[in-house]
Amino acid sequence: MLYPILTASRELFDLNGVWAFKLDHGAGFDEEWFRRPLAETVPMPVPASYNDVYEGAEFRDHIGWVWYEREFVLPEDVFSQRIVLRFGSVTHEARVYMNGQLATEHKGGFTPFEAEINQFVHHSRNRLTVAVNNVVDYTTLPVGTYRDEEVPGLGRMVTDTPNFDFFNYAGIQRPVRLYTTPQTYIRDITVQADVTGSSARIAYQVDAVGDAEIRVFVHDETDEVVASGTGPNSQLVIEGVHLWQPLHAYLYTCVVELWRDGQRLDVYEEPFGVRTVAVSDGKFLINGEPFYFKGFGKHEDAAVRGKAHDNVFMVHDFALMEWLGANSFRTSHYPYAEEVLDYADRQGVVVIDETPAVGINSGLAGGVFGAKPFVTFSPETIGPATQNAHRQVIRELIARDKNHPCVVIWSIANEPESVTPASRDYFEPLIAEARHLDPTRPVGFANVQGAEPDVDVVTDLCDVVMLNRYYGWYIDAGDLAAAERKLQDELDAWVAKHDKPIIMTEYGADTLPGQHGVFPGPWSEEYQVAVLEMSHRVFDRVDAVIGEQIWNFADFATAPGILRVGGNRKGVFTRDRAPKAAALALRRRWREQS
Ligand code: GCB
Repeated sequence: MLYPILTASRELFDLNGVWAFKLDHGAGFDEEWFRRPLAETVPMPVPASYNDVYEGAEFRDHIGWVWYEREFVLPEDVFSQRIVLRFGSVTHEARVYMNGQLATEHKGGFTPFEAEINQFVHHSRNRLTVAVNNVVDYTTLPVGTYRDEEVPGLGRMVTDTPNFDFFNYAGIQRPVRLYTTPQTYIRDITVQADVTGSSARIAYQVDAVGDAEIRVFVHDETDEVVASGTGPNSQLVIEGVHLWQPLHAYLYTCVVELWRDGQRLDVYEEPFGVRTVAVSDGKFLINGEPFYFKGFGKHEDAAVRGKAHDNVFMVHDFALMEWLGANSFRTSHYPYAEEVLDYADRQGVVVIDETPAVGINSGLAGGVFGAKPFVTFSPETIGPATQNAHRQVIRELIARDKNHPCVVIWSIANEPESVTPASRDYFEPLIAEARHLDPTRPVGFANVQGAEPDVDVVTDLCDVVMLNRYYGWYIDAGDLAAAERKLQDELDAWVAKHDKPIIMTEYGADTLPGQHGVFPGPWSEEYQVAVLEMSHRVFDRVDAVIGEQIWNFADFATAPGILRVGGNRKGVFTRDRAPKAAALALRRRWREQS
């Protein structure tokens, strides 16, 4: 799916700002709130999660629908064009009404969607109403447990318990835009590059709607045209190619034009990088060179704005990662804003791109997060409905991010159940689907503690072993000698079972900044450093380990719980990005290890 940009043939309008907002306690659809302007609203910024903007549990803990509304007038010249309304994401489900009529709906809180709205808009003032639902259950990803039940003595109780360890922020969390295209237009572009010696073969595919001649030009960073072709798909050659390298980005631009009768109808510019990715001989190769992942599992999370995309935090977080010597991160546990992938492309930061498939694990549901346990993958719970949603998010993620050179692995899920025959049946077709949609990138999933090599039945379907392990925290907290032995034993067992490279996609310890001790006890800054050092000693002894991504870059909000002190505190930075002692320890390790 193309990102909305201004070009010689396309206009772009920003609909972000302060919209009208209203919580729905159940009457919204019965009373058809979309038919007339919303009454008794409060102002709400867009993009933002709505949860923390106003004080009180009414907003923060609301379950179900909320409504957003704004008005706009369109310039006259756009009515002869296709007018497209595009949402970067709406979490988790959206119904979009233009002037009271349903224009589109979308389920899936972390991928974009759009609709042509010509048939719904007027030449005068237009009213845009968006109903947004934050419920997580077995038909959504991430997964949660939704209950609406009569509880003796208490009456009707509606609860929605996430099976995941981050606050279920919701709302219109990414930019809303209107853009235009001509009636004959470029719908999609796919660019794949392969390298031989100093030249690159660029295979492109243009999906155009309408009758037109397709012309393609590849511009380098100095805007010089270095290759060109015609037709909907072809192969171009760039001689003396500049590779996109980790931390040394180089981007080409694929300019696609549609022509008819000597007139240029549509033009779009898609940036791309030339780089290869392969797993071979137990190594992860970028441009044929072994790559070692140094970085983090992150979250889109900040005070007040929640999960809203924010350029200020994005640029700052990348600057802090650079300061530490990090070269990569995982978009745990959902696709991040498109702007983040674009920025990673430009900064040369390597990305493991993850679907929102988190919480498909009965163990966790019955454990830390307080939901009632269920049999994972049973037809009543996670079954076809979850698998269908999962297939859809894989499709939408790859369609959105396929041209980003920064993305080097598709992470299909975080910590799913992966030890039962049912889990293998569940994942086999999904992993095949990802490979079919993109044969150029390795595939993996983050394996949960407990799904060790003797019991795991899914990892062999993948190219890389990705492990989330908490030796020294959930296992053997305070006994790092035992933790070190167990971590070593487990990694040795993975090496004995597969010849696949291993990326440690999570490890770490909760840490309260300012908590110190001569004996480095759990929660202290010294203990976090000690857990990281113990883990690194083990990783350095195991050749198959080709990456370390600490959990987490920064402290982040979670649902309340006795294991969480104002959120998850495993950050190397606090939520407002002050470094803990671990940041300096990491900086020493990563900056010394080039
Ligand atoms: C995990 C999860 C992550 C949690 C983390 C923790 O394994 O993947 O979402 O936040 O553990 O801190 O418990």
